[in-house]
Amino acid sequence: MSMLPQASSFAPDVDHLFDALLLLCGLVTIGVFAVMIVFCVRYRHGTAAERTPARQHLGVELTWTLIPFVLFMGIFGWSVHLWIRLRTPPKNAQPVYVVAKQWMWKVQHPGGQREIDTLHVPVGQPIRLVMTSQDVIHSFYVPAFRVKQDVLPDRYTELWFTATQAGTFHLFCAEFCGTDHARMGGSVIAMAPADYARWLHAHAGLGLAAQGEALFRQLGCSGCHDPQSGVHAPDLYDLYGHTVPLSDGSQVLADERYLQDSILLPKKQIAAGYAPIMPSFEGRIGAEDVLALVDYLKTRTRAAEDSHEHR
Ligand SMILES: [Cu+2]
Repeated sequence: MSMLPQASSFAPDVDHLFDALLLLCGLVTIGVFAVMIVFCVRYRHGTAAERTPARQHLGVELTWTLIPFVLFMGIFGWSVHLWIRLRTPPKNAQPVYVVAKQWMWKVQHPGGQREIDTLHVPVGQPIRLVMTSQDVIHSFYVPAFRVKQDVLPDRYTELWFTATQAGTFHLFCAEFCGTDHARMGGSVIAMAPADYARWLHAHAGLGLAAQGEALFRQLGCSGCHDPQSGVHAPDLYDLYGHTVPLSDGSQVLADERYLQDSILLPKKQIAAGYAPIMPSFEGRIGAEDVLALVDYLKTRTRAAEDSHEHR
């Protein structure tokens, strides 16, 4: 029923739910108006209609309570089922990093390809966007994919989708973010896998992790965090995806958010057994630098896992 192209694997399911809600609301509206008109005519002033108050009738009470209840619970179950799918990226989803700022979308692919206000993706491959904002709240919205996710400063939010048809689709910022909010858009370009591989090859740059590694040395992180340094600082090998005991006795999963927080807000969560001497990098490095550092730390973990396997 939708006029928009259905260009992602979610699109038909979101449309089915929307159509069902529209149909249900339409039927209720028609029913309400029909009864209203009939009553207006039958009980208008001066007619000889029966006007004694109606007696309670258990069957009627139960019917009008149970039918809406079942309908509402059905809609609830249906929506939750779809919502969980929308929120759970598959394991093989390919990460792409997005930084929003007034008023543009900056995209970084793991291979170092960078683009602004465009996002190239292959058809048929799940894509997981890891998004953050450099200033205010934005919202990443691709109507043809039926996906939308707020993008917040100092936080990572995720969005995933699988494009199902090649083409160019509008990308909007769906959260009012200042003067040029209306112009903060672009396009998502879904390509056949072979075309996408060619595009990646033509735009290859210094990989994100390699940029992160350079920053890791430039910013002096390696001065404390390298295993051979004399400073008592947490070893960052094998960190990503593992559980970290904290000084307050709790534990935290070392995910992307934890790594970003540790760089920008190191006093927030102190690893058990270490003094809180790490300086904050908040305001000193940009959101893209943080992404590069986080990606580098992730590859170090992968490298550590590989060497475990080879042992
Ligand atoms: Cu915006």
